[in-house]
Amino acid sequence: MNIEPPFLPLSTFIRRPEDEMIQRSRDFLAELRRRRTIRDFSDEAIPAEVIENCLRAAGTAPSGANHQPWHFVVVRDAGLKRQIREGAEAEEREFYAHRAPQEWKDALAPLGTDADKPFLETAPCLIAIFGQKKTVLDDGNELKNYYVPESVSIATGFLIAALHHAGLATLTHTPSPMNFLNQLLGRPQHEKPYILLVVGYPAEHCMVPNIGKKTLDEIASFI
Ligand code: IYR
Repeated sequence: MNIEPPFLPLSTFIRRPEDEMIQRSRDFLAELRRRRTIRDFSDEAIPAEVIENCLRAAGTAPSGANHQPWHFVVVRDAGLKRQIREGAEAEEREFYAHRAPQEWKDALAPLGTDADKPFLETAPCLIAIFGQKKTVLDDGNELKNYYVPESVSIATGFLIAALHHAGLATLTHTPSPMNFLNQLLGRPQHEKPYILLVVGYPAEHCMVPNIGKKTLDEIASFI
């Protein structure tokens, strides 16, 4: 039996005049252009409601079949942050010493990264982002999820933009492999950790690499 979903009139869309659209697109671009990934965090605490609202914003992302196949674990506990740092640095030491081919290390050179990840303890908040291969319902039934990497990536983009807009800085950290996060954070095996998002304020004399973004011509074609 094919059960039709109920539909509602679209009530949230705002049709704007063109000049207003252009201005808004410019303002949004300028705002996003101020975003930088940072690796030198202050230990200053951040408001809990900002994180909650930004996670709510992430949760508005489109997803395969609207299954919303993501889970965000917010870590603020110092002991747990230390354990995460230890787990990440163990993987990163292997990565930089053995696993990473020279070509990859050359590509990372402009970023100045290495196996030491003090920010995992310094920053007030880590958000571990998991993708769910399946959704386990309250009655124990399981739902297969679709386009999980795409869905999680879109939600993560919303989250990074929301945090930046609110006035916080982030680092998309990807210790590889990241399975140690399942064990430390008590997440089931059908959840895959995608990104460990480090969130906080920049340290006082925070430096960032002198790198830029591609131009419109380089990233888009209009045919
Ligand atoms: N995960 C490692 C290496 C690393 C890889 C990429 I691709 C980056 O853009 C940055 C770092 C690390 O965090 O150092």
